[in-house]
Amino acid sequence: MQSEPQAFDRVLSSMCTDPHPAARDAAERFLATNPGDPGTYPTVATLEDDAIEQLGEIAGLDDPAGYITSGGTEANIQAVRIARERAGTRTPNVVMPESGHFSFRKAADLLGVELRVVPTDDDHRTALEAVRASVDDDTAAVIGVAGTTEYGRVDPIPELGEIARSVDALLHVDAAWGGFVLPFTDYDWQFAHAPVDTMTIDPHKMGQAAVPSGGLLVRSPDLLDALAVDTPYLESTAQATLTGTRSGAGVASAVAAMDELWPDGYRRQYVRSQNNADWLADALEKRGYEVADPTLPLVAADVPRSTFDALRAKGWRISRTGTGELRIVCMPHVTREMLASFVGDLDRLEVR
Ligand code: 0PR
Repeated sequence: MQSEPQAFDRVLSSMCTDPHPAARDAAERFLATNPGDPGTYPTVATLEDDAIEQLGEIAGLDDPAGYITSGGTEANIQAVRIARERAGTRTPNVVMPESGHFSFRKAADLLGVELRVVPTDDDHRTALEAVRASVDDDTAAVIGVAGTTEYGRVDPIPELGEIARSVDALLHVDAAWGGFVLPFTDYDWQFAHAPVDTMTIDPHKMGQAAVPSGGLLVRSPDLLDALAVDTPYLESTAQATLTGTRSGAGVASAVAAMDELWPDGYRRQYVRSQNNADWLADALEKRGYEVADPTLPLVAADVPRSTFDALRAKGWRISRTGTGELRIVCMPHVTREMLASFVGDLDRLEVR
């Protein structure tokens, strides 16, 4: 079996990273526990309360409610489900920017909700006019992304909140990736900044927890009621999660990572990652590529397909945006040395 550090040493495309040692250790200790059955596994159930408490602090939510999901996909599906249940229309729709993650397509499919995809502006952020033109009385939720998958952009969350309120829809913020770096920026994205109702914020991305560890936060506990089903033969009476048996490892590792890193460790990591992204953007620009300004630690650059393929052939794990730009995510395992070596390979290709 390959060891993890080796597995990560050329990975520039992932939104997951090497878990913090404390998170790895906690995951191992709780491997065989199931927070879906709190009557039998009370320790991990208590840890989950701690996790939600911590996530709430990070996301600016007093009195937080929610649960640790299998990932951003589950959290997004559940958020759409909450909105659909609350909307009380037979023909619900949700409005999201084209920069929204594909998990919302799964949500719309599963839940029978119409997905209205609106364009983004020149800076890859939701075009507010298009959102305004798309909402109506059947709109169950407006979706904003705080740290988009392709360009790391943050949508204008307070403005989206106003639009959502104008049609009595919920505002869902997808901070799956951005949630653990945004507290150290000036963006308005938190519950405290805008009328946010539900949020996805994943410990297993920038939070440095082990997979699977996603987060769903809701402004008030009653929003979770829309998800609850009766659990006749368990000690607890209702379950709001999508999965039944789920990973205590994810829950315990999220708590361990946040205990270790919130806030100073995450702040240091944000600064390191952002510096790396700025350095890489600069290096690529100097070589004549068009680069999307890395407003968060994610760099997208217009590199020809042939160059991209040659870099992949050299073993670099890189990916492309929908429009074909090279995309590099400056996760905690991505060091300056790695990036310098990557740029070195790029230079050797260009000489030929
Ligand atoms: N929301 C946003 C903004 C995301 O970027 C992602 C995942 C999700 C939701 C869904 O989260 P889960 O994958 O936890 O369900 N974005 C990455 C992507 O789809 C996920 C990823 C992670 C891809 C690791 C590759 C990889 O190696 O590109």
